[in-house]
Amino acid sequence: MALTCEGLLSTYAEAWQAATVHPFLTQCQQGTIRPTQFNTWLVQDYLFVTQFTRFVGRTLAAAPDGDLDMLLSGLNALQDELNWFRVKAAERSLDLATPRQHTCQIYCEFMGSLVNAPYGVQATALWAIEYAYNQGWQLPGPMPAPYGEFADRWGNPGFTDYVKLLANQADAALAIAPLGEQQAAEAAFLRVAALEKDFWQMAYNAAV
Ligand code: HMH
Repeated sequence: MALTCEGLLSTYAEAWQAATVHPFLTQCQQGTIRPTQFNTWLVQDYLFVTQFTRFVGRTLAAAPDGDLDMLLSGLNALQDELNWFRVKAAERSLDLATPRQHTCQIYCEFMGSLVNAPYGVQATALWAIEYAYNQGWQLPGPMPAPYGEFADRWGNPGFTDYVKLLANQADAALAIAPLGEQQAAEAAFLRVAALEKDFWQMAYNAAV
């Protein structure tokens, strides 16, 4: 039986739960997150997304013809997202020319390390990274201003559909992948889960 995204979620339900349920998100939903903590997350997530965009570009470079359309739409959305982050940071007078914190740096290095990984590994990591935010921002339920806009960016139905298609693409790649590639995809999934958990925590460890 080939590895699938659904299979990963059920085998590693606990790790996935830790990646997608965190006090940071609960406190956004309750409106009790401290602005400095939220701002720390916002700046670090912008810095993450710059590197994530490059990761999606590398994944696109390895993709079969049938997957190009989806990945191009993903890159298109990231162009919009990077500009949106700049607007949000300006509204809050945040300096985006800030060093990456340790967890953000490690996460960016991990994405960089996948540059020569087989497509099945890249596609699985890409899906996991997007699904973590899709679920994380959706699970707490509707969020009050100003956090609703953030929850909606990753929780909206269009993004949910995009993430499902990413899972289909990863599943199709894994279905024809040799065992070693499947094992590497499994390891990448677990790495994403751990890094996502640490990323939420980062907001509490250091203010901007
Ligand atoms: C840390 N994971 C992190 N940031 C994001 N923006 C996403 C995933 C999804 O886009």
